[in-house]
Amino acid sequence: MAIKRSGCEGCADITCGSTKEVLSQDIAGSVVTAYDRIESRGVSACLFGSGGTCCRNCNMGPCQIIDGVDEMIGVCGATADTVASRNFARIVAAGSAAHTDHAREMVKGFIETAKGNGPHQIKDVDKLMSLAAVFGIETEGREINDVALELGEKALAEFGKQDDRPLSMLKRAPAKRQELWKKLGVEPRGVDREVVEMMHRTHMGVDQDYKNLTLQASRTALADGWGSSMLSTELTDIMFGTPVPRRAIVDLGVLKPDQVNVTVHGHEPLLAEALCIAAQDEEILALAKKAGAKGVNLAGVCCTGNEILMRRGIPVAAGFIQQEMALATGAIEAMVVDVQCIMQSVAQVARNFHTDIITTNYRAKMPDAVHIQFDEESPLESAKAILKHAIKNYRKRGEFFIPEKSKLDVVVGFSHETINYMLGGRFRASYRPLNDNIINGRIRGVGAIVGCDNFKLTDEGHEIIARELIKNDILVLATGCAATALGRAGLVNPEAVRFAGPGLAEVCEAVGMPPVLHMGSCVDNSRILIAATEMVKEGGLGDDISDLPAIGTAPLWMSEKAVAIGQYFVASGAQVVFQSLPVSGAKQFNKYLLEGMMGEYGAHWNVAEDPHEIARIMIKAIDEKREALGINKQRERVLFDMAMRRDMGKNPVGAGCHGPGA
Ligand code: NFS
Repeated sequence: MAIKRSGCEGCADITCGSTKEVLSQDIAGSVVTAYDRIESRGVSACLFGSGGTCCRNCNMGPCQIIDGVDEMIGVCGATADTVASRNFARIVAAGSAAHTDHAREMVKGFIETAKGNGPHQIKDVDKLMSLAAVFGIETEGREINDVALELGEKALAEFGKQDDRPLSMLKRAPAKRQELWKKLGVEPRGVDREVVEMMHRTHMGVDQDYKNLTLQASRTALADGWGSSMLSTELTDIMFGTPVPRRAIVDLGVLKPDQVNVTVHGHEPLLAEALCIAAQDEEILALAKKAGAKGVNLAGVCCTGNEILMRRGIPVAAGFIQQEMALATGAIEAMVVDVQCIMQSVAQVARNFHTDIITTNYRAKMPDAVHIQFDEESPLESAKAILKHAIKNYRKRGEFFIPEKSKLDVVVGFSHETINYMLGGRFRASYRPLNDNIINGRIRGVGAIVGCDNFKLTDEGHEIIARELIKNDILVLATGCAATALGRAGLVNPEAVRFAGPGLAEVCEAVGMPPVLHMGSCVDNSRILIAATEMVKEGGLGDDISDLPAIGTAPLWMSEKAVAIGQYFVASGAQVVFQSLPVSGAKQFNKYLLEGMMGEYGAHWNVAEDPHEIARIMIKAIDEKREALGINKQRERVLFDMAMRRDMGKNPVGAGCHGPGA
């Protein structure tokens, strides 16, 4: 049973404005959400689980380890450091596997496109040629699709490569970083191989040295960041177009009362792109009209949402924590899902309404859902079959409630290429102006806010950190559900420049860009790696990523993918701050992640729970890098004071985003 809610005002513990409004309606009365489940669970988390010292990798246990207590080591003798580092490494392997499996599907779709099958074409020929060069592909005098096919086949081979040569994409990193990886022995080989080796080394009785385990965790994560995630982003751009700035809406209010509402939830853009084309198909539109609807309205959820938002300006209805609330509107005919971040509870929420959850991928089926397999070889036919099913539901729609659409839009589409053009101009595109503005101090540094949102923590976390960073002249790059949350908070548009410090505001106003740049989905964190590399190559800010005044955070991380991202950022030389890590039960390993990695990679993990503290750590780290580069001039940190808090309160969208624990 749902926990009783006392209307919108009384729902201070339940996420943002429009979702609170939805949940306070009578039609949502029997909807049970994750917030309800967290509240009704009423017990604090298991200390062994949250400290990373529960081992269930063999059947002599499970063993719950207490660091420093002799009789509380594993039956096999495994110590807290061994167990926590194995568990951490398995999280990295799982996150990397998710990105990798996604990327492989994108490469296969790319190969079909190169062969001329399906509705897509090669859209970004410049990017095709630059990636072909990375793979040593001859391009002179060849047909575009011929080059694309060779690129697709070579990219696919990177996953299952069996020799010991490093991944081709590593060549894109700064030269100094490549040398360091070689010296440390963490250059990734075949992407799949690194995940398999990680699982092997964490099996009972194999690798028992936490530092050695973490080396393989780095290699696995680097295979994700510079290998699979980067391949996915680049090939998706080549096929569907590299994002350019466009205005759109991020809000539940984008559902339409008189159209068939279909939300696309998950991660692989092949399905979403096909749905976008199918939704405009004459046969589909005629069927929708016959059912009494004016058309088919597509809206995104989670990272699939970010993909079509970036490339097509299709609105995002909901981020991760709002997926149940989107269904609670009663206005959605079908929620189409593929893989990752889809909560099993969506099928239970949908049972309250006429909505169908449509699974589309053989790898991710759900009880109580309808399955329509997405066929990569005939994507348009699959997409039409899905939409036809959704249209059939339109007449069954009962009472529904759609909150008023947000007046605040977002400006998205900041690929690395866009930043290049915006700052340098189309004919002299370069990162020179960014570097110069960092050197002259107008921009203090760069802060990435990435990753998930999380029911356990306040949804305001992203907003608080972003506001404090931009106020202190730090340019923010955002991806994933963090970017969606910042969009809801009204910070992802040029008008938000009024919240920025004077230096950052001056630069943003000059080029017309927001102080928070939406760079896409979670796999698009690879765009941040490329942007950082370009900054290094441009000169004046050191000769490695670890020299840059830049740092990242995933303050509300929830998914294993976020930890894989954190590890590849650190192994690439960029510091990260997470709200927590499941390693605190192992003293030496914890210290190694939070301090020791610095000596090897020039970067380490940081942990801080409070968003203000996270912002403080980020600003301090940026100032230390500026100091080391000799470009720092002492200045006060602008604190997040009452005036700024009141400002948040006045914001019509960002107001009142409180999760439990706020
Ligand atoms: Ni990233 Fe995307 Fe969102 Fe987190 Fe899930 S949707 S890939 S994992 S929750 S940002």
